[in-house]
Amino acid sequence: MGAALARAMGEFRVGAGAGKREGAMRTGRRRFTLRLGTHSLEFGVRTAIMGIVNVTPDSFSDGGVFFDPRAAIEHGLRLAAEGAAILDVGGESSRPGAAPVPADEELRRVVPVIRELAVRAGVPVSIDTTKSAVAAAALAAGATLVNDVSALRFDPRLGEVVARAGAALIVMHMQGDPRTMQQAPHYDDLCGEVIAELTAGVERAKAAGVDCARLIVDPGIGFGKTLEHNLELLDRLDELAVLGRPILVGASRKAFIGRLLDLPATARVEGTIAACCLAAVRGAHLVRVHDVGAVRRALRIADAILARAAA
Ligand code: PMM
Repeated sequence: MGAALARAMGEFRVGAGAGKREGAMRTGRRRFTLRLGTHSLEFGVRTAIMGIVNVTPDSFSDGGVFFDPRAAIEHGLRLAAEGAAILDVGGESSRPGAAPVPADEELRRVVPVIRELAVRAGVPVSIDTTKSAVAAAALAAGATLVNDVSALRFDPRLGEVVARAGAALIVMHMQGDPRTMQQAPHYDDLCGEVIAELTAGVERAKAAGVDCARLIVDPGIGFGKTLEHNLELLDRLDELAVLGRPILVGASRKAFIGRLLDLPATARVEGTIAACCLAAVRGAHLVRVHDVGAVRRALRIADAILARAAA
């Protein structure tokens, strides 16, 4: 991995592993343009924000609050007004131990919300699902991005659905599945394994016909990871640049922040901001958050410092 990684990193100066970092990234993130339907997103100058719209009764962070479609639509419109570049709509909680939701119930939750946000929000809409049937209906309703936390491991038809629609795809790393992932996460080589499994996800997407230029990768903070794993992945995020795709980080309100601060999910905004700013410094192009306005204000400052450092 060492030499290939160093070559692929190009402008980035990093060490080969934890504790070997030669210096923080100084010269900026690689730039990408991603077309999502009629929208074109620029990644790598300002950190883009994906606002979370959970239409679920049981998400760990906001379960039940936006379960009513009207409330979810209003919430999505508010997040877009606060500066979200993408709205991510989900109808199945992926919190540890969550019970699976049948496809028809998931569809019933998300389709009306997506249909309206795709017309009214003025930003692209993403569907957070692992199921091909849900993705197909969401794409038909106006979504242009599929956020698959299983990296095409759970539903063999999902890649084809994305490819046929010409949609974009988020390939996220998870060890195991949501029911069992937090029981005993273990890695011999955390970053090496995450990169290898994301590479396998990218290959599955390409084999299904998804255009590589439409992929985003995500290390899956909190998905089969301990507190220490999450901290190390955030600190070594720049190593994911080897994948050659925009990097998404989802740290918002997650349990590792709660563990460090001893605070409930709704009181983790400062911890979320710290994680997002550090992720931006380490190369994140996009952050997936609940508190869009607060994170956007903080990232404006982080991005200004980074832009100056890169000039
Ligand atoms: N986290 C959650 C759900 N979906 N998708 C991606 N790509 N990355 C994440 O980190 C992620 C995700 C869990 O958080 P939530 O229940 O608050 O939505």
